[in-house]
Amino acid sequence: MRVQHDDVPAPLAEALALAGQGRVLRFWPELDCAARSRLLGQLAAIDWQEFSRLQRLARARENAGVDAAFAAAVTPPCLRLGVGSDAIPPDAARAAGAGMLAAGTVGAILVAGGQGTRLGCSGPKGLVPVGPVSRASLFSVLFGKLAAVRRRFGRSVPLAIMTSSATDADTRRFLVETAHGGLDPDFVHVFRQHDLPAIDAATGDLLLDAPDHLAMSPDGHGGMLVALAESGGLEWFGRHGVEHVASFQVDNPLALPLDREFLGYHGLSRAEFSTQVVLKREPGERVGVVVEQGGRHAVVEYSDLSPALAAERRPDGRLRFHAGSIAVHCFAKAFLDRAAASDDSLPLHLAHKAVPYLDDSGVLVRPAAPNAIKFERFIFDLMPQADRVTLVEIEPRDGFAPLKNPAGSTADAPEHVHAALVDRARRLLSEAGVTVADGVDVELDSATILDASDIAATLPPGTHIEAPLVIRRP
Ligand code: UD2
Repeated sequence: MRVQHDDVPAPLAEALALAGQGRVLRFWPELDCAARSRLLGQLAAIDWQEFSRLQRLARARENAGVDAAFAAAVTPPCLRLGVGSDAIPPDAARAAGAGMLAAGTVGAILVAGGQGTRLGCSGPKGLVPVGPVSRASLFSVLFGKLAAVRRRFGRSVPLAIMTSSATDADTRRFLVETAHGGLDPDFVHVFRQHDLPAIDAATGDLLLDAPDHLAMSPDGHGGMLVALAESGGLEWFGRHGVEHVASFQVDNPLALPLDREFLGYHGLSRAEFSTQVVLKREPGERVGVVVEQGGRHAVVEYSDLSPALAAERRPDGRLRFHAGSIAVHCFAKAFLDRAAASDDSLPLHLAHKAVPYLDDSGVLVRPAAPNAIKFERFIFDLMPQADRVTLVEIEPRDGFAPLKNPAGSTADAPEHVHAALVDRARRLLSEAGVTVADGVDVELDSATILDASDIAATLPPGTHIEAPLVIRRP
């Protein structure tokens, strides 16, 4: 179909015609100048070669045959936090990790492209309040952890924050309003991931969700690789002397990306990719699993594993695939450089979703069932390319309490996160000889309390807490 509109640049008109997507301009005559330029901007950003790849994938209609690919896979050995191995005892790991932090060779990436829609918050998920007493936001709690590391080890950890089209403006505003969450602005780099078009599952066509707007969605947290590189983030890390990059997700306020023991195992094992895992006990737990096959490691996402394979158990009763990935990783910076330089490091995963779209008469249809295919890249798909992979098992109560679902849900709801944060605070307080009355909420200020030693320096042993309190080291 030829595309004939005087004010559509000829190369774009040609690309649309070649791709058979001229229909996205069907409301063109009704659009004013601003609306036209909005749509043109979106269309100009589309890589048409990639679009035809998306269409081919959508036609195939499924992710690569995971069960067949991992028929011979096993769960690889894991180190355990606090236990380590003969070769790397925990003390040695802690000392090495502390050395890395004190030398300023560790950077971090916070994956924060997601919205809090399911939690009833229209902005970035990072703005959702989680502090059990303070109501501090996820951002505040997580940024605080970096501030606490600077306080203890004397060096700032450069933090790259990945936003998406949906979260970028609000995240930047939050940073301005909170003086960068207490971090040194020279050590904060904000970069935005790309969007990919959603495709009509039946026809493979682009979808409009407004007369001047294509239905697009963020390209998954794997989008961090390209977006970080394009934004100059890898050089920025390099200028700060970063040799190891920890990455973590905005939805987990207990995350331990800068735990010195974890970093020590990563550094001493000279791993290119280290990752924290929790013991997956039930097939239905929504965590990917780390597997090993033919000497290579990989993460298989929970939605890609068939129910039969997910439920398989070993003779000892454990699930065959029980190394649950919690998306807290550490990469060698050189490994990220190498991956970013390669054209096609990360495959696309498909998700069938209900995406609102304009029908031919311009009415917005909100389908009840999936009508479209969205595409995402996952950062953990880099794992098979890593020459050395280190897995570190942690206890969920120490480092995994993700906020995914609204109040009242059976798992990963605000009340579970609240209980997990209070429970950790009570345990550390008890280690420091402080007791708390039953049923009283306590919170550790993440920016000043790294561990029980900070509590001991704040509250004398024997202190009894009887009312809700945020413990903050002066
Ligand atoms: C993720 C992991 C899962 C497990 C679980 C633990 C993936 C695909 N799955 O499940 O294996 O580790 O977390 O909590 O990673 N995000 C972006 N941009 C995007 C998409 C997501 O920044 O385009 C962020 C989002 O803000 C969130 C995180 O990535 O912090 C994971 O989001 P998800 O909904 O894709 O994955 P989830 O929670 O089902």
